[in-house]
Amino acid sequence: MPANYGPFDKAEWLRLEKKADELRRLTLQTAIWGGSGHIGGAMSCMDILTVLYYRIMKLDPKNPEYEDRDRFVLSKGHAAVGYAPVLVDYGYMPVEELKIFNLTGAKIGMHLDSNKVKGVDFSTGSLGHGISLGVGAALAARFRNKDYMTFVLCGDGEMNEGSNWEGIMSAAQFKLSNLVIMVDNNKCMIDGRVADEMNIEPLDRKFNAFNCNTYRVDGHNLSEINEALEAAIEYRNKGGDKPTAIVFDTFKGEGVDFMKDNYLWHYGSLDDEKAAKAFASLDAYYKERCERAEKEGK
Ligand SMILES: Cc1ncc(C[n+]2csc(CCOP(=O)(O)OP(=O)(O)O)c2C)c(N)n1
Repeated sequence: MPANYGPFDKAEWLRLEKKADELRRLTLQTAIWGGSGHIGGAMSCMDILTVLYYRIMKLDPKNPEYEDRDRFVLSKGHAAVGYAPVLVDYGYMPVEELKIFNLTGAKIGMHLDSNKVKGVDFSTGSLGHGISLGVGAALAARFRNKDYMTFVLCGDGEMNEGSNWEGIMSAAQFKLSNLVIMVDNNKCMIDGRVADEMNIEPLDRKFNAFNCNTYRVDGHNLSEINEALEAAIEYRNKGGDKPTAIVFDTFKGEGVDFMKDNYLWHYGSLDDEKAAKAFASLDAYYKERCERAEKEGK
């Protein structure tokens, strides 16, 4: 499917809200089918994935390998419980594959394997490698005279790893404006808050100092997410010579009141009672989100 660059009007905003809501629900359902998953960090990046996949990226689920497609690296590979539903909904695989998420014999595991899962460009799971993989994909585009963009999504806790900063330095050194490094800045990691474990702020100023074209926006506002991603592509199209970095301010577990901003929901499972509460919370959340789109959309 080609990228859809129609205007981001109220109807488009509401279309994407509906999609994000469906995907949040499918994420919880996938964790239920599989027994568990990294729910908190999947919910925090769902709005980013929605805008990327359903508006920005050039992809074709009928031809997953087509050479001119945009590339995506889920560097925070543990968020597969949210990413696999996107790939299924997008048409790469039937929903039956999700129903056996991470069970013996399943193609879709807790971290996605590009040899098994259609639509996945790079296997990830070991943190700290996605930016360097993205640098390789962006350099390959340049050498092959290809127009595609490469998008990498990292976690903020993941940015503790020095290898990321080596990757950012090389992206700037090679002037890779066809690379967009995104951070899901949910302020929580596996067993604590990032600021308490290893503070990485001020993240936007660090990216600037590393010579990136940097934006920082609300990662739960679809309009702002879209603006930043479109700005990154426009920057490349107009001859910008730096990689783009986007810091998305988000909350772990966004959408489910009892998970929100709580690192204890980094990984978890839902019994019937918790599942009912979680889905009810998503009902209220979706209503609020649509109200905002109605009010602020043009
Ligand atoms: C190299 C490596 N070390 C440790 C882990 C275990 N691990 C999985 S998720 C995680 C926390 C990551 O935090 P963050 O990047 O903020 O993820 P998010 O909150 O977005 O889920 C850790 C340490 C790993 N996957 N890879």
